[in-house]
Amino acid sequence: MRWHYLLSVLVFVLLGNVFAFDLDPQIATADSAFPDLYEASVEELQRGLNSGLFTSVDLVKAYFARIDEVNVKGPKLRAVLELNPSALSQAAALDQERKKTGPRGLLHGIPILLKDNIATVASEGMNTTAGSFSLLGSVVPDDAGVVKRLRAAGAIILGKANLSEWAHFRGNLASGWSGRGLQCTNAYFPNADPCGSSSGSGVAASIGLATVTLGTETDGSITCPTSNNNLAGIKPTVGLTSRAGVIPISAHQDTVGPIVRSMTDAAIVLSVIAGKDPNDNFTLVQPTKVPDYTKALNKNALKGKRIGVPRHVFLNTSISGDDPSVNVQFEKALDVIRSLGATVVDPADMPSAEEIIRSNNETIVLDTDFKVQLNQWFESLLSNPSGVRSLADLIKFDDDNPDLEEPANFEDQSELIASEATQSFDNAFFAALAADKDLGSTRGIDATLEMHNLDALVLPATGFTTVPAAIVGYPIITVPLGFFPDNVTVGRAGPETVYPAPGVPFGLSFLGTAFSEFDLIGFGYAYEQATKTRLARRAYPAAIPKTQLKDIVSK
Ligand SMILES: *[C@@H]1O[C@H](CO)[C@@H](O)[C@H](O)[C@H]1NC(C)=O
Ligand SMILES: *[C@@H]1O[C@H](CO)[C@@H](O)[C@H](O)[C@H]1NC(C)=O
Ligand SMILES: *[C@@H]1O[C@H](CO)[C@@H](O)[C@H](O)[C@H]1NC(C)=O
Ligand SMILES: *[C@@H]1O[C@H](CO)[C@@H](O)[C@H](O)[C@H]1NC(C)=O
Ligand SMILES: *[C@@H]1O[C@H](CO)[C@@H](O)[C@H](O)[C@H]1NC(C)=O
Ligand SMILES: CC(=O)N[C@H]1CO[C@H](CO)[C@@H](O)[C@@H]1O
Repeated sequence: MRWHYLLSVLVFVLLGNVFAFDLDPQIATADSAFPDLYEASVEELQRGLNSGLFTSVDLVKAYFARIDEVNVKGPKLRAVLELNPSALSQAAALDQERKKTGPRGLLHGIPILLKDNIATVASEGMNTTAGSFSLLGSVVPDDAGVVKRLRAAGAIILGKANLSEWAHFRGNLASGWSGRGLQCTNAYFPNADPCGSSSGSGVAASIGLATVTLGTETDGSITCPTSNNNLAGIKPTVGLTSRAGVIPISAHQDTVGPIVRSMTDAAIVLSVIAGKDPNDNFTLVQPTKVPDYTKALNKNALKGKRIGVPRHVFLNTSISGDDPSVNVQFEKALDVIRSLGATVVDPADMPSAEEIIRSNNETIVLDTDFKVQLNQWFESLLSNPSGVRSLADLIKFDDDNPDLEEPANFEDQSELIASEATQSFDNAFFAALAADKDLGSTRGIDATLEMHNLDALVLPATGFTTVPAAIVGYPIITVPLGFFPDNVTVGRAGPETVYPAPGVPFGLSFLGTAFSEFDLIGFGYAYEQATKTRLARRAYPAAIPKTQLKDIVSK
């Protein structure tokens, strides 16, 4: 740990204590210092809320002020699309309830940002658009299944996060760009790629624009923004978290999960949002009882475990596209995993690896599902001012509204067009689905785990890591691994974004079989606690919001 970081922590703790002492000598302990919202955990905030040091109203005001500082002004991170106009009144009601009957649980009064493809009832005042003007003002029939669970747990929906439009299923567009939100950028280097498609969720979590965020993944969309923004993320098994009320790509691959600053917060959020939902029949096959994932948070979780490295293809920089500096940190991570008592089986190659990266089966499945399911989404709306009622209408809407949806450098909608050309669930679709099961599971992840008697696989989060898990709906847990060095050659990512770039983070991913989240969370937590990589580097100064709880409470 660098000395100036230690020093700033010390100064913060001292100042915090003095301030708390002024407020109330009874609660002048280290716990009563105002947590730094850049890093604040769910449990720290819960302690401050319970002790009366601050309220959820204060928290919402502080996050609104932090968003205002960096979203459109200053570094123009464009991580947040909309704020919830009902958030303050919801916070006030939850504060009252806490006083009367205590907190409902760890998420009571905790502000959360949702990726803009996750539905919230329109009467609350927010839109659900996947970043597209074609859905602005549309009225969804209900909250998403995960939102119902969050509200029941007492969470406050702070707003909607920007994303790669249509969860990056529109065409060859830069990650983090949407018609409504424009280009979201990374907080670790000016105009760096935030990755996607849950870009705004990742950037917002990285600098504390909310306590926690939700993203969705079809292939890489939680894992990659978690990686690029120095975060902890869980891409759950398809069917662990409900996709009801989530603007779809594919029922076979879509999944909703937390993008947060620690494995602890990730486990807390997953424990709330996981579970069966009659409106998403894929959730009905999950193991009967959702575990309390916080019980998986064990620093010794890697002890005696066997962790495999599917090196061939996935760690070959000329195939994976990874920067060599990623692999340098990965080799160090293997040493850490060994030092924590695990046996690293290296190599533990995936028999289907080369076929996976050549395969076009995933595209067939996604293109086919997207057309059917997006048409169903449009049909499910109670109203839609744009008049768009189908994928075909959407393609026309984009072409008819170039200022909104096809500005210079952001014209492409090749994926929408390819999807529109599919012929529903034909033989080619079922053959592709069967091939994916074979590639990702039978000769993929499950084969590799069984051949070497492994508990999990480990890889850098970058490159092709997400694909085998994506095509069979298997889980991935991602934690911080390292940062591009200061002398890395800055590359171009999109028309307005760069990658790699100095100081931009990358992550480490643990992969396993279906519903192995409990074990994977333990492995991620053990590695995270042994390394604390997130704390090794902060965002660039202009991207760090200054408003803190003390500024709000002292008003
Ligand atoms: C979102 O929709 C609501 C109505 O549901 C509308 O009042 C509001 O202005 C919209 N927000 C934006 C940013 O357009
Ligand atoms: C869910 O329901 C759909 C439509 O009824 C059906 O085609 C599909 O097989 C079901 N999936 C599961 C996992 O039960
Ligand atoms: C990496 O892949 C390239 C291209 O297929 C191949 O030529 C090279 O031998 C591979 N390197 C290793 C170490 O496997
Ligand atoms: C699907 O995967 C199988 C197995 O690797 C392969 O033979 C086939 O060519 C793939 N299909 C497409 C369309 O890529
Ligand atoms: C960056 O610095 C490292 C360590 O000083 C050095 O090994 C590496 O070659 C440098 N890379 C570039 C691109 O200059
Ligand atoms: C809440 C917020 O800051 N919303 C902004 C998101 O970005 C778009 C595009 O720049 C703005 O128009 C919104 O005001």
